[in-house]
Amino acid sequence: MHQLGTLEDLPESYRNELTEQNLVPLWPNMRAVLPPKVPSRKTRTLRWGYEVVRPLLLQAGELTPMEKAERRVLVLANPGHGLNNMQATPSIYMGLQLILPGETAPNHRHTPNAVRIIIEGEGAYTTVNGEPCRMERGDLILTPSGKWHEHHHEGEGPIVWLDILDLPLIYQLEGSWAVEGQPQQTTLSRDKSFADYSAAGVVPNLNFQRGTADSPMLRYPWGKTRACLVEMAEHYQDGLLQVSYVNPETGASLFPSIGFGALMLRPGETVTLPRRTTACVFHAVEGCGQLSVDGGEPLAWNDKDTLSAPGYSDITLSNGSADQPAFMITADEAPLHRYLGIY
Ligand code: GTQ
Repeated sequence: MHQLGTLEDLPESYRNELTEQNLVPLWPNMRAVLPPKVPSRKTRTLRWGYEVVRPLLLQAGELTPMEKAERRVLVLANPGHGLNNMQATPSIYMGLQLILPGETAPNHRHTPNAVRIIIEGEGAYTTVNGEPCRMERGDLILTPSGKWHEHHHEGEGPIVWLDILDLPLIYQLEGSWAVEGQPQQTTLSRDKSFADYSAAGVVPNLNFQRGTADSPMLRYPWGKTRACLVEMAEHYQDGLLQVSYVNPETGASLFPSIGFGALMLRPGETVTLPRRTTACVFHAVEGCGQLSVDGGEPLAWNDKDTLSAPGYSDITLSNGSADQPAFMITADEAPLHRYLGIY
């Protein structure tokens, strides 16, 4: 590729005239937006250690009452994207949310899609369009675009979970908005998906016609995901142990924007993930280990830690234990890349 002309090559009066007319010459910027072969990536390889974030989050619990927060969240912002832009990756927002015993995060709904992954605490539930979804460690709970949701905590001690939203994408599309609502009335003791979709491969009667395109399953219990990976490990002595979270009726990703998965690292195992275009985030549910990108300095992680890594890179994960498996939940932008034809 040959060198293109720069801004400085142009007379100042000409440059000023362009600016005045809201015009920009492409050629000085061409290589920046269309770099050779590999995109420029702002997503940095990063770890948010739970041992560091947890005390700061508990401090927020003392400093800011729920009425002043609505959602008491510390956002895991990737500095590569600019901290205030609240992006972990180009399309993914992540935050750690705290609710103290007896508190409620009030009912609202919004255009961005959200998932919660429960990190710590018992006795909380999120009510999603009238369905109370119990929150247990490692569970993945959906609040899809447009659905009412409010969080309650009736247990003891704090509850903390990881929020993952497609907020940066929807915000960039100038489509992000919310409305507040009255508390939801419900007679259900727990979510319906717990009953309807509690077994893989078994779904409600196939003649049943769903009236809407709603996500049929709102809660993906960690125990089932974990058990599946452990069973797979019995069957496969080598190869990547990885599953995808899908809509049980269609097999599609949970959201059109973000794809979710879970993986298991066998004791002592090191794996390099298949190279992909999409950035990815990792949440360690169990175990400890290391993550390194393109052979760079490894980041050590423990359970409850959250990490980010850019796309177009070789991501290597290793299990730090020689006798225990490690488990991570992942989120990436693969559904969007596929839709756009850039995957
Ligand atoms: O719990 O509804 O981290 O609306 C950001 C925006 C959580 C929530 C976030 C939200 C929520």
